[in-house]
Amino acid sequence: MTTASVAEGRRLFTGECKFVAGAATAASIPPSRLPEIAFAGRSNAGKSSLLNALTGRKALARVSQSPGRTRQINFFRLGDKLMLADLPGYGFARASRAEQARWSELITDYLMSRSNLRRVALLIDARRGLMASDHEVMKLLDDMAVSYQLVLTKCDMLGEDALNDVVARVGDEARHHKAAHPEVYATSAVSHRGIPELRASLAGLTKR
Ligand SMILES: Nc1nc2c(ncn2[C@@H]2O[C@H](COP(=O)(O)OP(=O)(O)OP(=O)(O)O)[C@@H](O)[C@H]2O)c(=O)[nH]1
Ligand SMILES: [Mg+2]
Repeated sequence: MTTASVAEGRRLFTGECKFVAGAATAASIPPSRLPEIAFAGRSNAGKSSLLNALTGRKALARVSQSPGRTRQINFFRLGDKLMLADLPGYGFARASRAEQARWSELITDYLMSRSNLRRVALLIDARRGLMASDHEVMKLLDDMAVSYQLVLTKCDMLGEDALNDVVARVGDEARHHKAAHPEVYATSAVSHRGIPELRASLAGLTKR
């Protein structure tokens, strides 16, 4: 990670950012030629908060009080450089079977049709680590050969030792998955820990 790449990441993420569309069905996913990064994770993992932290906005993406509120894919455009997709959360205990099926269908359609998708940032609440539903999604991404990266969230809630522990465990797991990037990012939307590094890493994906 160089000073130049951190500065470039900051420029990209804190520059112009516009909400493009919300898609609750595959048919309403907006066409796009921009490189794209999707943010996925269990409901309440901190996807919307991380998007706000990355873009330096207070309320770009809606932060929910009760889990499972973001039911559609929300698209945000960073200038003419990069599209960000905030995916609806999964693994919400009170979701009905029909809702879970709708999630799978929307996400599978999205992943299959998005040739410009460069990477999925798979967010994991650092206090919880990987749960059964995360393993299922990692398998789905492996099977679909979609490149993804594990990003720990809410790292401000853990002490250094506990955090090092979860980074090691989750990193070890990532190395056993064929589509997973081996590096794990430890972030916090509250302290902004790891935000400059994650911005720099994602900005690097716009060039390929
Ligand atoms: N301490 C702390 N709390 C966080 C952090 N990120 C998110 N939260 C809290 O976690 C809860 C869920 O955050 P959201 O950003 O709405 O999570 P989400 O993944 O978008 O949730 P859904 O869209 O409902 O699936 C909120 O109460 C946030 O304030 C963080 O870095 N640190
Ligand atoms: Mg959300």
